[in-house]
Amino acid sequence: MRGLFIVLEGCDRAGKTTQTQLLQKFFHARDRKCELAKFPDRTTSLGITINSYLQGSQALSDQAIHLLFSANRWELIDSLESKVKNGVNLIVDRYAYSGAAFTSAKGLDIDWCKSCDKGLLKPDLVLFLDTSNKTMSKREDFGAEVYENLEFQSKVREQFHLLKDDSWKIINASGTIEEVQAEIQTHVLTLLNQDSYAPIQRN
Ligand code: DGP
Ligand code: NA
Ligand code: NA
Repeated sequence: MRGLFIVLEGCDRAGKTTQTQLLQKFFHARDRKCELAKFPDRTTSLGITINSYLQGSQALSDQAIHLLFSANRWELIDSLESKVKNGVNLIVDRYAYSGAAFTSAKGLDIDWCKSCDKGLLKPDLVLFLDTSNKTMSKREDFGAEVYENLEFQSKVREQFHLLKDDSWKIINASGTIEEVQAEIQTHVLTLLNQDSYAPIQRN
């Protein structure tokens, strides 16, 4: 049986990294193979350029950085797909939805933003960690990266809500780490309990 392809999305500081790690433990406790991946993957040569942009040390036009983020997904998707085909459950911290949400929040056309990710692997489940604007304003631990400010993040959140489709589950991310994880596990268990999965699709 193939693995599941599960994506966690959300604004910055929503707790995605912690939750992906806990979810991996949940799979391992059930003797299931499970690996984590993260976009942007800052270790490739494209990823190094993306990292310089995010840290403010390299300027790029909104369109150029958007295409680099997308290319970073395209350069890694085949290897991720073969893992899933070989039975590895894959949990991915951000995906193409971040691409469309962050760039369209800058005012670019949302359909243009979505178009370059067309054909990527379709997730079995998207867990959207939703942080209300009120919770976000209490999280004062924003770092120094270019997108990490409240006004922009609340625009990003609105864009995420425009992008949701039937593979999405909205998770209230303002609860405790344990509460959020419990809600995530409920959705994942529903999928895990299926006798077989539909073939992997390309979006
Ligand atoms: P992270 O390493 O998860 O903190 O993500 C880096 C930052 O880049 C974060 O602010 C979200 C943003 N981001 C992630 N993917 C994309 C994308 O495809 N396009 C744009 N414009 N921003 C993205
Ligand atoms: Na960040
Ligand atoms: Na993160």
